Amino acid sequence: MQATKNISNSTQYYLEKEEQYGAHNYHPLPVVLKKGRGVFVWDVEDKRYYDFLSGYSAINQGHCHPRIIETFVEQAQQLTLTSRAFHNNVLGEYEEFITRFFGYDKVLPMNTGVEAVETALKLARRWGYDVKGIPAGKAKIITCENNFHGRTISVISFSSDESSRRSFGPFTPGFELIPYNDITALQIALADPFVTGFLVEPIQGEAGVIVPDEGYLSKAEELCREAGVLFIADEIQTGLSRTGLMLGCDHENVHPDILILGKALSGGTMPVSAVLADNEIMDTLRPGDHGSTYGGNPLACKVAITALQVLADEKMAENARVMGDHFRNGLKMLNHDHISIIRGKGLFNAIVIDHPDKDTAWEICLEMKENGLIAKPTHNDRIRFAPPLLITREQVDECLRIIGKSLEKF
Ligand code: IF1
Repeated sequence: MQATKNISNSTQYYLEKEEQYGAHNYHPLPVVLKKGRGVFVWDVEDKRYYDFLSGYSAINQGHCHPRIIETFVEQAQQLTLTSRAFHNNVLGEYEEFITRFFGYDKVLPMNTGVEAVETALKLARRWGYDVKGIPAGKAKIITCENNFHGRTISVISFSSDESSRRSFGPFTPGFELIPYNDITALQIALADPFVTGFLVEPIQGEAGVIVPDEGYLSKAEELCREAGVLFIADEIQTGLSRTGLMLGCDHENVHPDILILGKALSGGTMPVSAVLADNEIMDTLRPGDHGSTYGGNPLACKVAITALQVLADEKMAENARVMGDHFRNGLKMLNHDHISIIRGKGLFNAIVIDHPDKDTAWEICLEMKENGLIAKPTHNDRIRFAPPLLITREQVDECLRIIGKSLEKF
C-alpha cells in the first residue's frame, strides 16, 4: 500500500487549490509560504527564504514582530471592534499618539491604503469648496503619470496604466495627470484656480522605484503653497522608515498638508491606514460625512501604536539608510551586463534588467527563489528589492551573494 504523500507540505497541492477556487487577479511566484519571522519566510516544504518584498513594504518591522504580535494578541482578547457609533478606550489614545508622532492636529483612521487615498481626495475636494471657494463640482486634483495609489474606480480613473483601467470605465472626472518629477508641468497645472490638491508619491513605487530629482518635492510644496493648493503625500509605501527617514518627504523637509499612511502602520498584521491633516482641512468634515465600519477599531489602533514605537525604538530608518547604501553599492560591484539601472533610497530599491528576452526579470526571480531569496518583478523588466528594515549587514552580504549567483545564469 503506497503511503499517501503528505500533501500539506506539497507546493503543488496549494497552487492547484488557488488555481481552481481563486480569482486569477495575480500571477505570484510559485512559492507557498507558511511561516514568517523577521527577514525570513519558510515555505510548506520548510525551505527558508529572505523576503525581499516585505508585503509590498507592509512588513517593514519584519514578519511577526514579537512586540507587535504581543499587542495584537492582548488587544484581540479584550476588544476588537466597537464601530464608531460608540466610543472606546483606545481610539483617542491612538489619535493623540499618531498626530503628535507626525505633527498634525487630527487623524482620520481608515483600513486599506486606497481607502485612505479616497479619504484624502474627498477631504481635498471638501476643503476646496468650503474653504478655498471653488465653484461646486469644479474642483480638480493634479497627480502624476505612472502613479500608483490603489485599485478603486475613482483612483484608477487617474491611473496611466492601461492594465489597471481596461474595461473598468466609465471613470471619475476631476483629475489631471502631469509628468512626474517635472516642476514646470506642475507650475502650469497649478495656474488653474479650480485646482484644490496635488497628490504625489515621494518615490513612485509600482513604476519601479522612481526617485525624483533632489529638490522636486520641496519646490512642489512651495508652488502648492503659493497657489493655495493642498500638497497631498501618499506615503503608503515610502513612509514608515522604508526610505531611510520616517517619511519620504523628510528627505526634503516637506510637511504635506495631507499625509496618507498605510501598509507598515500595522507591521503587516492587518489593514490599517490613516489620513493626517490640520484643523482647517479636517474640520470641514461633520458627523455623517464620511466613515468606515472598521476604521479606527481598537485592535488596529493598539497595533499601530506599537508598530510605530518599534520603528522608532529599533531605529529602523537609520538601519534602512545604512543597509540601503551598502546594498546599492554591492549591486554596483556586481557590475552585471544586464543590470542597466540601480535606483532607490534606504531599503526601497529596484534594478532594471536590460535583456532582449522580456521574461528575464521573471526568470531571475525564479533563480533567486531557488537560491533562497524571494522578490518579484514589476512592469516586466524591473525587480524591486525591499527587505524588512531590520536586516543586518551580514544578511545583506549574503543576499548580494545570492543575487550575484542567480544573475550568473543570465
Ligand atoms: C496591488 C506596490 C502596487 C501603494 C501606494 C496606495 C496603495 C498602494 C503608493 C493602495 C498599494 C500595493 C497594492 C498591491 C501591490 C502593491 C503595489 F507598489 F506596492 F507594489 F500595486 F503598486 N498607494 N500598493 O503602493 O494600498 O489599498 O493596497 O492597501 O494592488 O497589486 P492598498
